[in-house]
Amino acid sequence: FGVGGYKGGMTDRRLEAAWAALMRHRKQAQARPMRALFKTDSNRARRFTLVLGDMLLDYSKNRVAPRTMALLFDLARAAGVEAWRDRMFAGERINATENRAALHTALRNRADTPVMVDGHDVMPAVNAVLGRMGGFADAVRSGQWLGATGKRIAAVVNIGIGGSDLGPAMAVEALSAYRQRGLSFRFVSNVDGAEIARTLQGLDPARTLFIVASKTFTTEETMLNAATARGWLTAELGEVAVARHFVAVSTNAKAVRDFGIDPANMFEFWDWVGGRYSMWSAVGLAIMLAVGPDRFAEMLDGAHAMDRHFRDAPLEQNMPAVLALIGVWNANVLGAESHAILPYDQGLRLLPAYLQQADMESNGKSVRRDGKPVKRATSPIVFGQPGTNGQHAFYQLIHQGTRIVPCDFIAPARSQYPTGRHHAVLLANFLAQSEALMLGRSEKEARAELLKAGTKGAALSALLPHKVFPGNRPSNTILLKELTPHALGMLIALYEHKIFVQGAVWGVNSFDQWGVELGKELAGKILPAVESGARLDKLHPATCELLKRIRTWSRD
Ligand code: G6Q
Repeated sequence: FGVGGYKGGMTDRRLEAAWAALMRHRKQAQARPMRALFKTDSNRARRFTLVLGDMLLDYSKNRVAPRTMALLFDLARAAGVEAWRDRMFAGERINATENRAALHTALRNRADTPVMVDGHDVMPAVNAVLGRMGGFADAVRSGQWLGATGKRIAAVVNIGIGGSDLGPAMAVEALSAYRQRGLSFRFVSNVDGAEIARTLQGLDPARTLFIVASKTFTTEETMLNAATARGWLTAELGEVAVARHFVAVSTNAKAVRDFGIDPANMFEFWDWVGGRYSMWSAVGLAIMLAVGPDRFAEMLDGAHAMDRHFRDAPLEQNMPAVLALIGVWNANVLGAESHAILPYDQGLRLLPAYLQQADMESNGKSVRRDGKPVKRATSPIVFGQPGTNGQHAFYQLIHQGTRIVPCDFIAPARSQYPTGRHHAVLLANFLAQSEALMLGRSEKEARAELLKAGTKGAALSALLPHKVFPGNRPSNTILLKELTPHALGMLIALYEHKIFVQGAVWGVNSFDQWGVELGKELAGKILPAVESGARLDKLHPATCELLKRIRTWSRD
């Protein structure tokens, strides 16, 4: 491997040949809509389904034929997906621009086999932190850990942003059925003071525990929110209370100490854990407090099961690889620009936001690892909402708009809150949507429907075009037996590896995020002018005019 592991020359030619073969195949694939494919192959749904433990992926409702899949697997092999995967698991510094390994898989390596980084096995440290987290979580949950005035903790507030917020927030919500009673959870991320102010309202400082989660412990938003929370606590309970009410999750022990948090209450992680891949590390402390160490371990077990599958299964049977390649087909060959995450489970309501970061921050790149421009579109625009809510909002565009929006429908077969007919109705909608997107409704069918409803003549002609659904719209279905911690671990690891495979196909480094830096730098330069009336003439005119108005209006 050359620069950043990129082989160049030969690989490029093989890869371009694989792309060219896919593009040639496009016309043939487009000629037969999915409806027809299902008609001629009664086994299609089963043929294009993979099952791993209590999880099923059905990708039959995509515009693919067996030949399409074969060409996509050729593409993955030409892009060196398997070699990149093995290098990731082996702890190589595949995040070349930050000179780091990407070893979230070590955090859930339940086999406890050695994982070497620079000749050093990281597993003892991983296990030691998990052990300390477990001890702390048990103490808080059992009431052994008391606040400064001797009261039990009743509320946990996680202060963090991006990767130090979205994972724990999503998982605590997803696993609500497993949560300890008497312990509530809140997540503060935004620097908008409204969020911390509203979060603290109604909380009792004597019974509140803050987790300050920040890999760097320098992130402006988190530091400001933590300082505000600290001020709120100490105003009531005094400085001495900080040690019983603040714990930190970080890689930066010095900054944690400087903030006033006892290093004994710091839970460590490492530079080879990327922020958006960190919920398996100490960043998951809030999850562990919510569901307990055993359930947290089950979540790690689930992720580990997916890791082993991803590492060992041939691409043809490899769930993350298949999901990724379907995405590549939709984006790069069919031209889809977005991707909808549609969980039919209220617990997964934060999954779209979580995956938005995982996908768009990882693969929203336009240069390859070797610094050359990418040749094709990379990460799609990821968005979503839980079903059925989205059905009454943006699904209109997915069914009848001018764009193709590939969807992932996700649902558990069993509800953890069985309530009358609710789950049956939810599942019926879940199944109906992907079928409707695939089948559509032809003009002939729409006409028959209208006639049946008594619409005729000019009224029928006027209405008819609006009642037609083009169909042939792609979707994947991910079915879980139940949304257990194990299943959640599998699901998140599935998407992590999907994103990894797509990054490898596109040739980008999925583990850096330089794109978030520029705005941060500029905010630092602009702040003095906003905060303390510093001179405006050094600022760009585009900003100056807005700032003048902000000054006027804030004085009024
Ligand atoms: C994730 C990103 C980013 C990061 C936040 C918080 O991959 O790098 O979302 O997690 O900027 O960073 P800290 O944890 O350092 O506060």
